Amino acid sequence: MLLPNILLTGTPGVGKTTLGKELASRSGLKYINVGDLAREGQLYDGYDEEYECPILDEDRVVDELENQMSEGGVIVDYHGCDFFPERWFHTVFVLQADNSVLYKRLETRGYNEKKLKDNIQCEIFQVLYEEALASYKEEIVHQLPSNKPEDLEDNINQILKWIEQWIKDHSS
Ligand code: DAT
Repeated sequence: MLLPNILLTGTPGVGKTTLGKELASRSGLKYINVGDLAREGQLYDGYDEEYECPILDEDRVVDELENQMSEGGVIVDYHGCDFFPERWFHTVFVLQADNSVLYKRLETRGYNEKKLKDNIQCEIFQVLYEEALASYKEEIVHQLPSNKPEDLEDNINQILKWIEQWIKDHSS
């Protein structure tokens, strides 16, 4: 059976991991968190002193994922999307949270003042939405509100329906 690949993107803290894991458990699709994958495989290329974090080796991440993505049925979670091959994804969801909501979530994570400010700005300027629109066909890029538990439930149900329809459309 053919299965679709789904990209979940958005500013850190918008709820990609929460949605991705729940979606995977309810749909049977596989969930991959690119941040975790990079950490496990040390897929880094240097260190960013300003942001105090390792720099992702995007080419190695793509190489690492290529086989699984060609098989299909993968939900990918990452706060960036312009370096994945466009052909990988059948749909792209950009999660979004209100500033006050996002601020509280990131504060809880213990982000420093600069990291907090940069991420809130990233959300205000819809950086990830713009990046998704520049990287994928506009008609497959969708914005999803991710402020409250009801949003999570709505998003899960909406994506589950989308998966079901995609599978029907691609079965011969
Ligand atoms: P991300 O993977 O985008 O960094 P996350 O899934 O780790 O984000 O979520 C960050 C925090 O927000 C976490 O404590 C769970 C909470 N959260 C996520 N989605 C939510 C929602 N729809 N309603 C309420 N809280 C949510």
